[in-house]
Amino acid sequence: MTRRTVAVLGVGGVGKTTYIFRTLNLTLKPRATLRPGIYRTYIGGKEVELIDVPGQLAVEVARNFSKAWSFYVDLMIYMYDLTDQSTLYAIAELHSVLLDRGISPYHRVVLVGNKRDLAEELGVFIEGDEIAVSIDAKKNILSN
Ligand SMILES: Nc1nc2c(ncn2[C@@H]2O[C@H](COP(=O)(O)OP(=O)(O)O)[C@@H](O)[C@H]2O)c(=O)[nH]1
Ligand SMILES: [Mg+2]
Repeated sequence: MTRRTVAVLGVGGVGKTTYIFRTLNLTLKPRATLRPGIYRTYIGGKEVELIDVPGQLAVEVARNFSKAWSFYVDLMIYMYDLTDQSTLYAIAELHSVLLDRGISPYHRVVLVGNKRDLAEELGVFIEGDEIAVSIDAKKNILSN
């Protein structure tokens, strides 16, 4: 069976593990991620491996990713919180830390703005377009 590997990266608290659990149809609420997780699911007849990485700051997440995973990933999902600009800037930092380490280990990259429900409630909507261009990603908006 074809296997696809997807890594979800972003600073702590943006909703990576929640997103992965939702993809797996798990209803439980995740706790703080303390160690790397590799979750397996099947989507459209393909085996999909989802990589979840611990860490709060961009440098930690980048380091933990490169420790946990030395192989190629098919899709990198960079995730930020639509209500928090610092989480968007952290993506640029994360990306450059990976590049500095000589890692550009993915085939496709998307930038996902998460917590749309909260953004709508607060009326704060941090646009990721410029960062998406700088990391060569397509833009996506995601909500629960
Ligand atoms: N309002 C809102 N909260 C979310 C959403 N996704 C995750 N959260 C909350 O954000 C917090 C951090 O989520 P978590 O998945 O642990 O983030 P991670 O550190 O990136 O893995 C938790 O309290 C989640 O319930 C979302 O789409 N909307
Ligand atoms: Mg987590």
